[in-house]
Amino acid sequence: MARKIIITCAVTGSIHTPTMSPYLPLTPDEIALASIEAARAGAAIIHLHARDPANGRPSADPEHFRAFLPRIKTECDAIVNISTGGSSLMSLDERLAPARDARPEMCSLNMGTMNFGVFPLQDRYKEWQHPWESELLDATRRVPFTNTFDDLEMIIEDLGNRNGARFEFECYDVGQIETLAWYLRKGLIRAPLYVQFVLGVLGGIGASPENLMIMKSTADRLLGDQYEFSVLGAGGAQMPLATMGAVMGGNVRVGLEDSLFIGAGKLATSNAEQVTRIRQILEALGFEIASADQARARLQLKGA
Ligand code: KMH
Ligand code: ZN
Repeated sequence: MARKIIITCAVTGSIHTPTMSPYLPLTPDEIALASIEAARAGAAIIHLHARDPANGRPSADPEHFRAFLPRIKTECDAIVNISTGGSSLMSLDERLAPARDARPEMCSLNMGTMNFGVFPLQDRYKEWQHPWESELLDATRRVPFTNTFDDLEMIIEDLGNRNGARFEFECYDVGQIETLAWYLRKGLIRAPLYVQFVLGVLGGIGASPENLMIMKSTADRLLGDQYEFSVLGAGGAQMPLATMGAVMGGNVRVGLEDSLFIGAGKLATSNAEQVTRIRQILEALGFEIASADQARARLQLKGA
């Protein structure tokens, strides 16, 4: 029987800005519609951030999440995965507020403190729709993303143990897989772990096939049969590395949070377009796509 691959779609994120693409979902209606369409195209998991509808700026205000979450829940059965990463400029409490409020079955968890450099994107644009866009990108030269050991343990306790969420453990380098394995050995987290290998963020491991093999062999050595992995290649690496990850036994993540493109220099016109593209590639290779309920069962989620 063909292996079923879980597709995650991260629909808006907090890296890309309104100037970069007219197709980036910003308003509650756009985020809801993008999520529902992505689910209909085959995404089992929808990874969510919110935006301030007034100007498209990344937001961690629970009210901004409440403006689209009910519609997504009503109109599709996808697994809702709420970011706890937010953006580097948000405080820890701000970042956690949406997941504390919505108590989803899944949350992201970035496995450590790191430089998270998105400032190179500034060079691609001459004019900005809003001054905050280039300021936000430039700030990533100076402001690291922080998740200390104390932060990680608090998030695991609060959202995991108290609220019953399971995590998309985002690992941006092999050292973060070591941290994950340490928590597994200490019994703070339990299998099956869902590990997102993130390649191509400046400050983390680069987006190359060799690096994906290193991430996978490290996780195999440290986590054994206690985990499933998924692959997120930032920017132009999205489709090639996701495909490679699937061939290596993993799952895939696409979406406009991680890449605005569908081909070289060609903007994706929707999240669903990227989901459809990876689905076609995977099905052409003989894989099947996991439904949301199949993913729920495999990842032992508490349910919608
Ligand atoms: N945009 C990804 C590279 C999070 O939301 O926790 C990182 C991300 C972080 O998804
Ligand atoms: Zn995210």
